[in-house]
Formats: sequence, structure tokens, C-alpha cells
Amino acid sequence: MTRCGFVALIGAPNAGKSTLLNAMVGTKLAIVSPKVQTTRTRVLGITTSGETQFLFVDTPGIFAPRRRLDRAMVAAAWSGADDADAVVLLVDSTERLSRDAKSIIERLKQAGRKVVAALTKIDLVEPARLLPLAQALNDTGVVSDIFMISARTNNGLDDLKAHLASVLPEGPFLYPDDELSDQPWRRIAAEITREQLYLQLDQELPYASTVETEAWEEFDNGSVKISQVIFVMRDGQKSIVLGKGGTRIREIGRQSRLQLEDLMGRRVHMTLFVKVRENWEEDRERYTEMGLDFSG
Ligand SMILES: Nc1nc2c(ncn2[C@@H]2O[C@H](COP(=O)(O)OP(=O)(O)OP(=O)(O)O)[C@@H](O)[C@H]2O)c(=O)[nH]1
Ligand SMILES: [Mg+2]
Repeated sequence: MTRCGFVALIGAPNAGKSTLLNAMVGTKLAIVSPKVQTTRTRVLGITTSGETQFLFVDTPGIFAPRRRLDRAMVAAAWSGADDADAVVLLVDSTERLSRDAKSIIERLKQAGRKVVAALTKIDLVEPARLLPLAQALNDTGVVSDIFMISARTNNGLDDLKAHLASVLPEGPFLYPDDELSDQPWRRIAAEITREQLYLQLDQELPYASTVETEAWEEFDNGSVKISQVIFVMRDGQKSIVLGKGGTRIREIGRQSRLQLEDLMGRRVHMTLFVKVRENWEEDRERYTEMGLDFSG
């Protein structure tokens, strides 16, 4: 008998959810940055080992939302959790239990939902410092099991996987066993460029921008031409993304192209445009492109 089910990875922003998804699947499906609120929508990562198919669902960090985009992100995260067969609550072990983590726990408690907890980034902390955090999580009453993991060194990932395998429902695989995700390449490519905005730009800029793939042209020699638009809200932001003499946007495009060539194993020609659209955060179409619900 095979097992197959959805495992939602939830937690406060920056807890390490996307890094864990990538480590579990063994390839880069979700973008990662040192900044909070990097992930904006659910990302499916499929991994099949032996008789078990894990359908990991990376989710946006859960925090107190202010803008429409925030609300759509947090709603996407909770619906990922609600739809899942198992939920892993990721908690950053390098910090105390954050306010966001506490309110996630409160909401789980109200819903009567049990979760598996994972203390993340343990490569960065003294083992003795993990115990008080584990105790605090244990005391909440919503945690069934606690794992200590590092997605950087892969420490603890096998134990976490073995436990998840034991709780997933019996049933047939939902995807072919060599499938890694259901994300279209156009969206992955837009995300890889958005990751560069998080890595190369500071302050409000990553939060004031979104990226869409507008054209995707395949050539007989195997290469692909990708054209993307970076939407920002103001003229001033556009000039920052462009940089002096266009140096910044060239570097964003170059890094994104290198990553995509590596991921796809083919030559990429990348063209980036920057457009000012003051209210892109109020455009239904932007949300559809991102895979988010506009209504919230
Ligand atoms: N040293 C170390 N760093 C980690 C580990 N896991 C994640 N990080 C770092 O923590 C930061 C946040 O990681 P993400 O995976 O983007 O976190 P996230 O929970 O997906 O964040 P949001 O999408 O913003 O909610 C990045 O700088 C990662 O490199 C880990 O196991 N060890
Ligand atoms: Mg993330």
C-alpha cells in the first residue's frame, strides 16, 4: 500500500519554509532571501521515496497583514494549512518565539489543530539553547512532535520525513514519481527574477514590486528567450531598479539568467523592462498572475 498526502509548511516570515521545501525536493522550487515576506503564494514541491509521495506545500509567512497583498498572502498560507493532511510549523531557533509565531499557535489552538513543530536553522545555535524553545512549544498543547532541523546541513530532515511518512494517508500517488512541481516555468522564471530584487535591492523596493513573464520564445537550438516586466509603484523606484546607466537592472537580469540556465539546463536570453504602475497592488490581474486570490 502506498501513501500520499499534502504537508503544509507554515510559520512566521523568514522561519526557513522555502529553504526546507527546496531541501526536501532536492532542487530550487521556491525563492529564498534573508528578508521577510519573500514567498507570496503557495508552492508545491513533490518528492517520492519508496512507497510514499510527499506533496510539500511552501506557504507565505503568516504575520499581521496591513495591505491587500499581505492579506492575500496570509489567506493563501492558511488555506494551504487547512487543505493539508499534515502541517509542519517552522520556528526559527535563532530567536525567541516571535509575536507572529505566538499568534499562529493561538489560531491553531482555537481551531483544535495539532501540528508537527520543526525548530529550524539549528546549525546556527548551541544545542542547549533549543531546549527552552522546545519546552515552550510543547507547553502550547498544539504540537504533537518536535523536530530539530537544519535545511542547510540537512540535519534532522530524514527523521522529519520518516515521521511525516507515518502520518500521511494511505492512497495512490497523485503525481508521476519523477514530477517535482506543478508550477509553470513562466512563473518560476518570474520568481527567480523577483528573488534578485530581494537580494539586490533594499528597504521598501522588494515589497513595492512584482515580476511577470510576458513572453517566452523557444528556439530550435534549445535556447529560450524570456521577456519580463518588473512592476513598481513610483518613478523614483523605477530609477533605483534601473540603477546608474542601467547597471542595476543588468545585474538583476544577469543573475536571474544564470540561475535559470542552471535550473533548466539550457541557454537563456533575458530581457527585463521596468514599468511604473502606481496601483498594481489593486489590480486583480497581478494577483491572478501570482496565483493569489484577489477578493480578500
Ligand atoms: N543557517 C541557516 N540558514 C537558514 C536555514 N534555513 C533558512 N535559512 C536562511 O533563513 C533565511 C530565510 O529563509 P527562507 O527559506 O526564505 O524563509 P521563509 O520562511 O520561506 O521566509 P518567507 O517566505 O519570507 O516567509 C534565508 O536567508 C535562508 O538562507 C538553515 O537551516 N540554516
Ligand atoms: Mg518563503
